[in-house]
Amino acid sequence: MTDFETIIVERRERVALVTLNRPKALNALNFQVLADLQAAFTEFDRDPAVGAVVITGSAKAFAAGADIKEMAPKTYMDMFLDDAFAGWDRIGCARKPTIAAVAGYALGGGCELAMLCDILIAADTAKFGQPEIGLGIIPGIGGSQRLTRAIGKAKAMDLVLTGRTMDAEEAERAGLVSRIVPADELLDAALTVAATVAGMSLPVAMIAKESVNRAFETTLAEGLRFERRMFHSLFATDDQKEGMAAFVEKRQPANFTHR
Ligand code: CO8
Repeated sequence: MTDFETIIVERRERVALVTLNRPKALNALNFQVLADLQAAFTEFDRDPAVGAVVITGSAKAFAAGADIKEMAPKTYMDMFLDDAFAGWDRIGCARKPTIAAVAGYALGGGCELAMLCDILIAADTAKFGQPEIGLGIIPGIGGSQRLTRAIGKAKAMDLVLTGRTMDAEEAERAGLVSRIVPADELLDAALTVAATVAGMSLPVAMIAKESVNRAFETTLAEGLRFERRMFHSLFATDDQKEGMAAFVEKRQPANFTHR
């Protein structure tokens, strides 16, 4: 696997583990982090040996946001013409399942990066927020949209307009986080979930992810039609035959498709 400047990529069997690695800047997301993540995710989607991806940061910060020092001198024309942050869509469009393992600060772009992932697991130390308003800007990597879809208008407005942070318990109650674990168990918990997902049929996991994500993009009727077509199509796979045969024969499924 390629070496990167701002992230560390390791493999744990079929799981790719990405650790954001700018500790002095609390993992602030500069353009190099974006370039590294884009390259890594392109590799993960191509690599048949990767069944799921975990993204994590440090104990103090998942990521404290986009790099304010890098952004500060930018002009409207720089931002408009370069549109550099559009590259974050690459993470949201990843085809393999992704898990954010969040400890400490997940602010601004850090919260948005976590929300680009499919499953969000929080340490009890996690703090989420969209503090951009205090910098004279608004969220720019989907925060106003994905946060609102995840936790509803009332809390999203509260966070985006006041810039306050939300702890892990509040984030779980609000529906942003799927589970909370003690901080020292975070990585193991995320890797266990990732290994479980990576042990499933890869095409079925990818289609399941696509189907859930469709709920955010379309009407209920269209979403149901999409789900039904995908459901039908899975009866053409060996994995449906094997999964159901294993249940009937009271054994674990063997040889799910992993490529
Ligand atoms: N950018 C750059 N550097 C940062 C950032 C950041 N977002 N966050 C922390 N750092 C740096 C600090 O400057 C400091 O560096 P140095 O030691 O050289 O002074 C180092 O990290 C440690 O930080 P602190 O000393 O501030 O640590 P504290 O424990 O005192 O505070 C906080 C931690 C509360 C997290 C504090 O660092 C903080 O408030 N950080 C900024 C949080 C923030 O406002 N995030 C939002 C950024 S804007 C954004 O994300 C917009 C995304 C969308 C853009 C899309 C455009 C199209």
